[in-house]
Amino acid sequence: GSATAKAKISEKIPAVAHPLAEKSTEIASNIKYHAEYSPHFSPFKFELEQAYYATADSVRDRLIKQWNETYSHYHKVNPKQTYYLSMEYLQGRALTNAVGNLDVQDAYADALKQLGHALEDIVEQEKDAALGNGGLGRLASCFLDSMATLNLPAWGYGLRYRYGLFKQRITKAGQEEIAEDWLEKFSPWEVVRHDVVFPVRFFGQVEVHPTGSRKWVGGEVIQAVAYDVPIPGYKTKNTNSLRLWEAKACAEDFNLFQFNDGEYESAALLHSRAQQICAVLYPGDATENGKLLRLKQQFFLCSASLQDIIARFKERKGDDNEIMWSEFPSKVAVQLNDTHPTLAIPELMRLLMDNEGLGWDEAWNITTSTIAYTNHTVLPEALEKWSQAVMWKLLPRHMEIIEEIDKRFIAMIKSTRPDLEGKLPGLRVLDNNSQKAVVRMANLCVVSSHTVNGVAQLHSDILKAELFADYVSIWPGKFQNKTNGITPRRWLRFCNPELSHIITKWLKTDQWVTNLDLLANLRQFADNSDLQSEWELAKLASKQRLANYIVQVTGVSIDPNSLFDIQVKRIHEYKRQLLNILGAVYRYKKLKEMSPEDRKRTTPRTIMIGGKAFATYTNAKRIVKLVNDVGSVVNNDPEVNSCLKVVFVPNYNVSVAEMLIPGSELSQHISTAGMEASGTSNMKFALNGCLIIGTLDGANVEIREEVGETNFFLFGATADEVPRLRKERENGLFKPDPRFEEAKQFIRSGAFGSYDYNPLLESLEGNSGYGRGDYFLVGCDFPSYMDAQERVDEAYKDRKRWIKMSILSTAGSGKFSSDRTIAQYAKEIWNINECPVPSV
Ligand code: NBG
Repeated sequence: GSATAKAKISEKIPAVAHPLAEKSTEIASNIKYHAEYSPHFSPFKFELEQAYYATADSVRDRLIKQWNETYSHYHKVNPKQTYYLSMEYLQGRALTNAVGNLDVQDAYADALKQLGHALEDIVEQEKDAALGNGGLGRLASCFLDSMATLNLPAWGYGLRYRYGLFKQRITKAGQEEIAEDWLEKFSPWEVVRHDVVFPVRFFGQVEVHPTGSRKWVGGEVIQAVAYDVPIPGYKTKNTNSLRLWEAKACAEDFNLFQFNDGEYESAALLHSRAQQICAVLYPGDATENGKLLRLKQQFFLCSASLQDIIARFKERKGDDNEIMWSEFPSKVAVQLNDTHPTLAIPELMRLLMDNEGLGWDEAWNITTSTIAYTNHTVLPEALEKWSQAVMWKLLPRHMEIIEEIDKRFIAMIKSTRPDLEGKLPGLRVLDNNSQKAVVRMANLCVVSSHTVNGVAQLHSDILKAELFADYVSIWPGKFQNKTNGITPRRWLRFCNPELSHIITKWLKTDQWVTNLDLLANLRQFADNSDLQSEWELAKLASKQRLANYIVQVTGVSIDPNSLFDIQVKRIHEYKRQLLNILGAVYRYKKLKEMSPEDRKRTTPRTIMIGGKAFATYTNAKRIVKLVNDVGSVVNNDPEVNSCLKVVFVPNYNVSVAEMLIPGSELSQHISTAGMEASGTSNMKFALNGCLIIGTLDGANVEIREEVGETNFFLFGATADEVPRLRKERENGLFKPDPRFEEAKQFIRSGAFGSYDYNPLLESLEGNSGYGRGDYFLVGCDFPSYMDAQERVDEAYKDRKRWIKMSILSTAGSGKFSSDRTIAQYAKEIWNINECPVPSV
């Protein structure tokens, strides 16, 4: 059969190591070379998996060439360089992105064809690198893509987690988490640098020298080993690095004596401790052990990265030049992606003072002119606070430094801003007032950074008006906005080639891929019926592909002619998947009550909801279960299932998003106003011609401005109304809409099974029992949400109008390119310039 034919690699093609092969026949030879001589598998097998690894190895050859050139170019020019510190990167798959950025897509497709395979099948073999949770991690990955594309000398630093975000399986009981072993075989995209190793210390004590200088000694020392991932820019030579640290014990930490005595576990104790550090992304932190491990992870990232940055600073100085520490901030910019890498602040202070012998003032000037901080949330539970007791134990020298920062901040306020003295308890870095003394990481970041930014205009405004209001009065120039963005390469050019070709055809250029503002030129054709029918066909093809995927992973067949309505994101009460599903329940009930003739006149819908719930977040898991239960009933109800389907899309991740987004027509971004800092999937959907139903929250506000308010289904309370509405609710002044009561009652009646949904539904009620007084205002926004959904149904009936809105949505998405975001960071925060690698 054809399977065995494919499994044998063609004899006619010679195996040649030819890293820069141009022609598809040479590329085929190079792929064959890797299949034969990169011994990952038994020889002579060339099934999909072997073909994937051989193809990836071949692509990697090209990347490495450019990558080395980039490194030596930066080394020679020695420009100011940015280091992006992030605990999360959601890279997804790399192959399509690499061949696309290298502009060798067609040649590789052709080469693989000669070898009996299709590139589309090969790319599906790759596991997602999911070293992140959600938006924050994916943002970091989009930023890396833009940094390289803009030829900026800018690197990412992160951790090489053995197990990234868990794999979600849906069972009768709801969500089940399974460890995702992305390194099960190996990743062809990482290169271990055996020569880049730094010691990282934990515990121990501070030793005071007679001279007064202090040194951190003793404790445990673990090695940080660099694993580099190449980050190619789009059609440019510049190939930057994502450096991921792996934890390793020293050889002498293996106790041979104990081992020979048969005490195998204790002999390898330090080795297994080292392994724990990078074992998993966000280990559970309910226990003290869990908290300690998370703190260890954070410090491990910060310490290794800063040692590396300082080593590079010294190296680029040249041997005969004296090190001028005051020049450090003109060579190095460090960006903290949220508070997780805050320990970079005391660690840089420690390295400068204790290792390099600088005084406090000099070290402080350097640190504060180097470090900038991005805030990604105002949710109080997400603002990190670390117990001082744990910090003293794990990082005694850093705690001394943090105390000193706190002390000096108090002194500064007392001497320059006596009017703020009363506010000091809330402004200080240390919180000694509560029962458990803690370090407030966000405060430490604000006090120690030169710039603080939010991630969408509304969010930055809220930071300035609320969370950081008093700091603004101290340092008015410190606060900025940098509205998030997404890379148009992965999120349009590569994931939606059909739509991309249409755009290129109508704009008569493909320059939009790196200059997304050009999409605005589509507006003039929005009424053109030729464009409209091409647009509709492309959407239909993506919907068909999505429908095939859905039936394959869920067994539910969905109708590509129905309205595809999608909400995919982490499951969280503030994101209000519950509002969505209550709306679906109400719709179902009304359809049941209708006559068959009336039913035929409705707009058929397929509601898809996907996302992962944090393993210990009970209500989020109940929401997952409810969506699945509603789906089981609705989808199997022959009376209505041609008008409505409700599908839970399992295991949402970057690759699934690349399939869902092109096939979407309506997407839901319906958080309680003021709670979603930005959102970034909203930008991806809009870019792919999907209309948004949403609140005035995060970047929705700016998307609506750009695409036009007639092309956005707005509903719900605004951020400034939220506090008053919560108060009214508390005081019993809230009058629920009958539709809301009906939907909840329908679930309570057992229409979707016997699972006890009362605890979940009670969260929407008053303050008794499980009640949280509907903190997220689901009940309050329900009527306006349902009204907006009616407008959606009406609009969809007029297909021409809908397509026009879809075109205008894409046309209005230019602002949301991460190229724009990164160019602003480069100019307004980092003060770095492009450093293109010359072509010869
Ligand atoms: C998330 C916000 C999103 C935002 C991303 C990226 C955290 C702490 N924050 O709204 O919830 O889009 O960050 O900025 O993950």
